Amino acid sequence: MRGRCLPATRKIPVILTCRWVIIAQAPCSPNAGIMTSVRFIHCADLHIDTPFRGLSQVAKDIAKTLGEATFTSFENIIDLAVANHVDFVVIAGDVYDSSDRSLRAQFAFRDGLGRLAEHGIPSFVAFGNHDPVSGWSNSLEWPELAHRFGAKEVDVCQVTRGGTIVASVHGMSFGKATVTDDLSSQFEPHRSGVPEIAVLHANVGSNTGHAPYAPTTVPLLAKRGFDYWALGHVHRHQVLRTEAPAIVYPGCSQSRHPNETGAKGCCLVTLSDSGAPDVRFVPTDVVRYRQERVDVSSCATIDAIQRIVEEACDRLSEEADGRHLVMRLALAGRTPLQRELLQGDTHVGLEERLREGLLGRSPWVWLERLTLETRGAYDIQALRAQQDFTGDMVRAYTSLLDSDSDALPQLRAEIETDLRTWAGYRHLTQPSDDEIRYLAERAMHETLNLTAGED
Ligand SMILES: [Mn+2]
Repeated sequence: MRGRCLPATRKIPVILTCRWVIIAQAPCSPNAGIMTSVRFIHCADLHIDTPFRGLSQVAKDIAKTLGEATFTSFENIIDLAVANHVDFVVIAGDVYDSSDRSLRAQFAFRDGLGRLAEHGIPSFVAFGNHDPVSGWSNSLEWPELAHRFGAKEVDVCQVTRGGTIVASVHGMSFGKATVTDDLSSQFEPHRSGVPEIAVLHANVGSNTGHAPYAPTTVPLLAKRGFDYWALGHVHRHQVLRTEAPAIVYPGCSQSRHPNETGAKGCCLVTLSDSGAPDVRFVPTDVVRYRQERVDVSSCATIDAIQRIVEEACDRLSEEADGRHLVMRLALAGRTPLQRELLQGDTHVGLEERLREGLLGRSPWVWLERLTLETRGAYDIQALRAQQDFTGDMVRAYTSLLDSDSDALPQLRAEIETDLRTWAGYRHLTQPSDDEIRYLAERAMHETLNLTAGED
C-alpha cells in the first residue's frame, strides 16, 4: 500500500516517501483483490492524559487505572488497526486536552502512529479545538506515514495498494482553538472513482452540548459529494447519516467524567462500490461510566437495599464486558425507609457502606456518587381527606397536579410578580407545566417527610 499527499490546489502530485512494504501483508487483508473496497479506522476525541473529573477520593490502584485509561484506549485502537490490517487510520481531532498540552500525551500519540507505520498503515490526523496546529510541539519527529493536515487549506492524500489508488483522504485542521467558519465548505471531492473520505473536527447541526466550532449541517455535508465524513468533536457516537456519504462521529475513545456514559471507542469502516457504507462501532474503553436508577421499593431494610444495589452492579459489570466501572447510582421508588434514609448522616453512611461493599471486585466497580430519589410510601388520597394541617398541605400541592384546577396558572402569575423586578429575570426560561408539577410532587413528599408520619 502506498500513499501520497497533495494540497487540493496543487496540480502536480507530490508522492510521499514510501519506504514501507505492505505486499507481504496483502494476502492477509480481507480487502485484498477488491480494489474498490477500503477499510479504515475512524477515531476522534482521544483526549489523551486528560485528568478525570469528580473522582478525587478513589483508591490508589483505581486512580492509576483511570490515569492510564486514555492511553490504553488509544493503544487498543492501534491494536485493532493492526489486527484488522486496515488500509489506514483517520483521527479527527482533540488528541489531547488543551488545558495541559501534555507532552506525554503527544509522545504516546506519536508512538502509536509509529507503530501503525511499522505495520505499513498510514495515518491521517486533522487537529481540533483542543489540539490546534499551534498547540503541538515543533520538536517531535513524526513517522513518515503519519500525515497531519494543515490549517490553511484542505490537503488531499491518496492511499495506494499495489500501485493502484484505492482511496483519497481529504482533511483540514484547526489552526487555533476557536474556529467559527464552516470549514466543510472548502472540501471538494476529486470524483476519481475511488472512495473519498473527508476528515474534520466540526459541530454538525448546532449540537448544543459542544462548542459551535466549524459549524455545518448534515444537508450541507451530504451534498458535497464525498463517500464518508469522518468527524470529531461530539463525544457521543452518532451516525448522522447511514447511506453515502455516511456522516459519523465515533465519539470519544474513553469516558472522562460521569456524564460521558456508556461504551466509548472508534469505528471500523468499510467502503466499497457495492452497498452502503459499513460502519461498525468497536468499544476500546478501559473504564466505563454508568448512571443507573435502582428501584428499592421492594426493600424493607437497609441491608436489602445493599443487596439490590450489588445485584444491579453485577448486571452492569457483565454488560461492561470485562471493563472497570464507575457508577453513579440513584435510589428510586416509594419506600417505607424514606424517613430513615433522610435522617442525619444515613445517606453518607449508606454511600460509604455500598462503596466498600463493591471494593475488591475484579474488574473493579467504583461507586462515584449515590443520590436519593426515593419517596415516602404515603397514601396521598387518605392524607388529602384529613382535616388538619397535613390535609391542607397535601390538598394545596395536589391541586397543582390537577390539570382541571386553576392553581397552576395562579402559581405562575405569583412567581412572575415576585421575580419581575429582579435584574436576572430576563435570563430565566419558563418552566413547563410538567416541570412545575414534578417539582410540586417532590416538594410535597419532602414536606411530608418533615411533618407527617408514614402509613
Ligand atoms: Mn473533544
